[in-house]
Amino acid sequence: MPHPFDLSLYLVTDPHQTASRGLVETVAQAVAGGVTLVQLRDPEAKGRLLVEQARALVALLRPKGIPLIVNDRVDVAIAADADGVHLGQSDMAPADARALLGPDRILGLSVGSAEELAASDLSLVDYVGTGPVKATGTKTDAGAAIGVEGLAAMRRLVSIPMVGIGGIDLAITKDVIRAGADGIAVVSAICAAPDILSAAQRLKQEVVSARL
Ligand code: TZP
Repeated sequence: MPHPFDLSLYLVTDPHQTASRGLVETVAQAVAGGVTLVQLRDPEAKGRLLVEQARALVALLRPKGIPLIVNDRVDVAIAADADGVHLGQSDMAPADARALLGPDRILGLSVGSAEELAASDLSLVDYVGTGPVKATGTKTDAGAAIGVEGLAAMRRLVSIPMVGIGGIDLAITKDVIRAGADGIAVVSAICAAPDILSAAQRLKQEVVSARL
Protein backbone atom coordinates (compact mmCIF):
# COMPACT_ATOMS: atom_id res chain seq x y z
CA MET A 1 0.00 0.00 0.00
CA PRO A 2 1.34 3.46 -0.83
CA HIS A 3 1.91 6.03 1.89
CA PRO A 4 -1.31 7.98 2.53
CA PHE A 5 -1.51 11.23 0.56
CA ASP A 6 -3.90 14.15 0.13
CA LEU A 7 -4.08 15.86 -3.27
CA SER A 8 -6.08 18.88 -2.02
CA LEU A 9 -3.36 21.50 -2.49
CA TYR A 10 -0.36 20.10 -4.35
CA LEU A 11 2.63 22.42 -4.67
CA VAL A 12 4.96 21.81 -7.64
CA THR A 13 8.24 23.70 -7.34
CA ASP A 14 9.99 25.64 -10.07
CA PRO A 15 13.65 26.69 -9.79
CA HIS A 16 13.09 30.13 -11.31
CA GLN A 17 10.01 30.98 -9.30
CA THR A 18 11.55 29.87 -5.99
CA ALA A 19 14.95 31.48 -6.64
CA SER A 20 14.38 34.76 -4.80
CA ARG A 21 13.16 33.22 -1.54
CA GLY A 22 14.94 29.89 -1.85
CA LEU A 23 13.41 26.45 -2.39
CA VAL A 24 13.15 25.32 1.23
CA GLU A 25 11.87 28.66 2.51
CA THR A 26 9.23 28.80 -0.24
CA VAL A 27 8.05 25.28 0.56
CA ALA A 28 8.09 25.98 4.32
CA GLN A 29 5.81 29.01 3.89
CA ALA A 30 3.53 27.14 1.50
CA VAL A 31 3.18 24.27 3.94
CA ALA A 32 2.41 26.71 6.75
CA GLY A 33 -0.40 27.95 4.50
CA GLY A 34 -1.91 24.51 4.02
CA VAL A 35 -0.16 22.70 1.14
CA THR A 36 -0.84 18.95 1.46
CA LEU A 37 1.68 17.45 -1.00
CA VAL A 38 4.92 18.75 -2.56
CA GLN A 39 6.63 17.84 -5.82
CA LEU A 40 10.27 18.75 -6.42
CA ARG A 41 10.40 19.61 -10.12
CA ASP A 42 13.49 20.92 -11.94
CA PRO A 43 13.89 19.19 -15.31
CA GLU A 44 17.23 20.93 -15.99
CA ALA A 45 18.97 20.12 -12.73
CA LYS A 46 21.65 17.46 -12.35
CA GLY A 47 21.20 14.50 -10.05
CA ARG A 48 23.52 15.65 -7.29
CA LEU A 49 21.71 18.92 -6.74
CA LEU A 50 18.33 17.21 -6.93
CA VAL A 51 19.28 14.67 -4.26
CA GLU A 52 20.52 17.47 -1.97
CA GLN A 53 17.32 19.44 -2.50
CA ALA A 54 15.12 16.39 -2.05
CA ARG A 55 16.90 15.52 1.23
CA ALA A 56 16.42 19.06 2.52
CA LEU A 57 12.72 18.91 1.65
CA VAL A 58 12.27 15.48 3.24
CA ALA A 59 13.84 16.88 6.44
CA LEU A 60 11.31 19.73 6.39
CA LEU A 61 8.24 17.79 5.34
CA ARG A 62 8.45 14.36 6.99
CA PRO A 63 7.96 15.64 10.56
CA LYS A 64 4.84 17.44 9.30
CA GLY A 65 3.47 14.30 7.63
CA ILE A 66 3.56 15.84 4.14
CA PRO A 67 4.87 13.58 1.38
CA LEU A 68 7.58 14.68 -1.04
CA ILE A 69 7.21 13.54 -4.65
CA VAL A 70 10.15 13.84 -7.08
CA ASN A 71 9.40 14.67 -10.69
CA ASP A 72 10.59 12.03 -13.16
CA ARG A 73 13.73 10.89 -11.26
CA VAL A 74 13.17 7.50 -9.62
CA ASP A 75 16.86 7.33 -8.68
CA VAL A 76 16.73 10.69 -6.90
CA ALA A 77 13.59 9.70 -5.00
CA ILE A 78 15.21 6.49 -3.76
CA ALA A 79 18.54 8.15 -2.89
CA ALA A 80 16.81 10.88 -0.86
CA ASP A 81 14.18 8.54 0.63
CA ALA A 82 11.38 10.68 -0.84
CA ASP A 83 7.79 9.45 -0.69
CA GLY A 84 7.15 9.07 -4.39
CA VAL A 85 7.69 9.96 -8.02
CA HIS A 86 5.62 11.77 -10.63
CA LEU A 87 6.04 10.56 -14.21
CA GLY A 88 5.29 12.32 -17.47
CA GLN A 89 4.19 10.41 -20.55
CA SER A 90 7.73 10.20 -21.92
CA ASP A 91 9.38 9.30 -18.61
CA MET A 92 10.04 5.73 -17.48
CA ALA A 93 6.95 3.51 -17.79
CA PRO A 94 4.92 3.17 -14.56
CA ALA A 95 5.62 -0.57 -14.33
CA ASP A 96 9.38 0.04 -14.48
CA ALA A 97 9.17 2.84 -11.92
CA ARG A 98 7.01 0.71 -9.61
CA ALA A 99 9.49 -2.16 -9.82
CA LEU A 100 12.25 0.18 -8.61
CA LEU A 101 10.18 2.10 -6.06
CA GLY A 102 8.46 -0.85 -4.39
CA PRO A 103 4.83 -0.97 -3.30
CA ASP A 104 4.89 1.78 -0.65
CA ARG A 105 6.03 4.85 -2.53
CA ILE A 106 3.47 7.07 -4.25
CA LEU A 107 3.44 6.95 -8.04
CA GLY A 108 1.75 9.69 -10.09
CA LEU A 109 1.34 9.96 -13.86
CA SER A 110 0.46 12.89 -16.12
CA VAL A 111 -2.48 12.02 -18.37
CA GLY A 112 -3.79 14.89 -20.46
CA SER A 113 -6.16 13.28 -22.94
CA ALA A 114 -8.27 10.20 -23.65
CA GLU A 115 -5.53 9.04 -26.07
CA GLU A 116 -2.85 9.28 -23.38
CA LEU A 117 -5.17 7.50 -21.00
CA ALA A 118 -5.71 4.66 -23.47
CA ALA A 119 -1.94 4.29 -23.78
CA SER A 120 -1.36 4.32 -20.01
CA ASP A 121 -1.33 1.43 -17.56
CA LEU A 122 -2.87 2.90 -14.42
CA SER A 123 -2.90 -0.38 -12.50
CA LEU A 124 0.30 0.52 -10.65
CA VAL A 125 -0.35 4.28 -10.46
CA ASP A 126 -1.75 6.00 -7.35
CA TYR A 127 -3.00 9.25 -8.89
CA VAL A 128 -3.10 11.08 -12.21
CA GLY A 129 -2.31 14.72 -12.97
CA THR A 130 -4.56 16.11 -15.70
CA GLY A 131 -4.13 19.29 -17.69
CA PRO A 132 -3.09 21.85 -18.53
CA VAL A 133 -6.47 23.14 -17.44
CA LYS A 134 -5.58 26.59 -18.78
CA ALA A 135 -2.64 27.96 -20.74
CA THR A 136 0.43 28.33 -18.54
CA GLY A 137 3.70 30.18 -18.92
CA THR A 138 5.38 27.89 -16.38
CA LYS A 139 5.66 24.86 -18.70
CA THR A 140 5.80 25.97 -22.30
CA ASP A 141 5.55 22.45 -23.74
CA ALA A 142 2.53 21.52 -21.62
CA GLY A 143 0.26 21.14 -24.66
CA ALA A 144 -3.08 22.74 -25.43
CA ALA A 145 -5.33 23.69 -22.54
CA ILE A 146 -8.14 21.19 -21.96
CA GLY A 147 -10.32 23.55 -19.94
CA VAL A 148 -12.48 22.68 -17.00
CA GLU A 149 -14.75 20.75 -19.40
CA GLY A 150 -11.81 18.66 -20.59
CA LEU A 151 -10.92 17.89 -17.00
CA ALA A 152 -14.52 16.86 -16.27
CA ALA A 153 -14.44 14.55 -19.31
CA MET A 154 -11.21 12.95 -18.05
CA ARG A 155 -12.73 12.56 -14.60
CA ARG A 156 -15.47 10.41 -16.10
CA LEU A 157 -12.83 8.09 -17.60
CA VAL A 158 -10.48 7.76 -14.61
CA SER A 159 -11.42 6.14 -11.33
CA ILE A 160 -8.20 6.71 -9.35
CA PRO A 161 -7.49 10.03 -7.58
CA MET A 162 -6.99 12.97 -9.98
CA VAL A 163 -5.37 16.37 -9.54
CA GLY A 164 -5.85 19.23 -12.00
CA ILE A 165 -2.73 21.10 -13.13
CA GLY A 166 -1.76 23.98 -15.38
CA GLY A 167 -2.89 27.59 -15.20
CA ILE A 168 -4.85 27.06 -12.00
CA ASP A 169 -5.34 30.14 -9.87
CA LEU A 170 -7.78 31.22 -7.19
CA ALA A 171 -10.37 32.23 -9.79
CA ILE A 172 -10.81 28.75 -11.26
CA THR A 173 -10.06 26.58 -8.24
CA LYS A 174 -13.71 25.97 -7.36
CA ASP A 175 -14.54 25.02 -10.96
CA VAL A 176 -11.65 22.53 -11.04
CA ILE A 177 -12.82 20.85 -7.83
CA ARG A 178 -16.44 20.84 -8.94
CA ALA A 179 -15.37 19.24 -12.23
CA GLY A 180 -14.30 16.29 -10.11
CA ALA A 181 -10.64 16.85 -9.30
CA ASP A 182 -9.51 15.70 -5.86
CA GLY A 183 -7.22 18.70 -5.68
CA ILE A 184 -5.28 21.37 -7.52
CA ALA A 185 -1.58 21.28 -8.43
CA VAL A 186 -0.03 24.71 -8.78
CA VAL A 187 3.33 26.32 -9.41
CA SER A 188 2.94 30.05 -10.00
CA ALA A 189 -0.23 30.58 -7.94
CA ILE A 190 1.98 29.90 -4.91
CA CYS A 191 5.65 30.24 -5.95
CA ALA A 192 5.17 33.56 -7.76
CA ALA A 193 2.79 35.05 -5.19
CA PRO A 194 3.97 38.08 -3.22
CA ASP A 195 2.92 36.36 0.03
CA ILE A 196 3.39 32.58 -0.22
CA LEU A 197 1.68 31.68 3.03
CA SER A 198 -1.44 33.70 2.37
CA ALA A 199 -1.66 32.54 -1.27
CA ALA A 200 -1.60 28.92 -0.09
CA GLN A 201 -4.16 29.63 2.63
CA ARG A 202 -6.58 31.22 0.19
CA LEU A 203 -6.23 28.40 -2.35
CA LYS A 204 -6.76 25.81 0.37
CA GLN A 205 -9.84 27.60 1.63
CA GLU A 206 -11.22 27.68 -1.92
CA VAL A 207 -10.64 23.93 -2.34
CA VAL A 208 -12.32 23.19 0.98
CA SER A 209 -15.31 25.45 0.30
CA ALA A 210 -15.78 24.04 -3.23
CA ARG A 211 -16.47 20.66 -1.64
CA LEU A 212 -19.23 21.93 0.69
N1 TZP B 1 2.65 20.21 -15.83
C1 TZP B 1 1.61 20.56 -16.58
S1 TZP B 1 1.30 22.21 -16.52
C2 TZP B 1 2.59 22.46 -15.45
C3 TZP B 1 3.21 21.27 -15.19
C4 TZP B 1 4.37 21.07 -14.32
C5 TZP B 1 2.96 23.80 -14.92
C6 TZP B 1 1.92 24.40 -14.06
O1 TZP B 1 2.33 25.66 -13.59
P1 TZP B 1 1.32 26.80 -13.21
O2 TZP B 1 2.20 27.98 -12.90
O3 TZP B 1 0.57 26.33 -11.99
O4 TZP B 1 0.43 27.03 -14.39
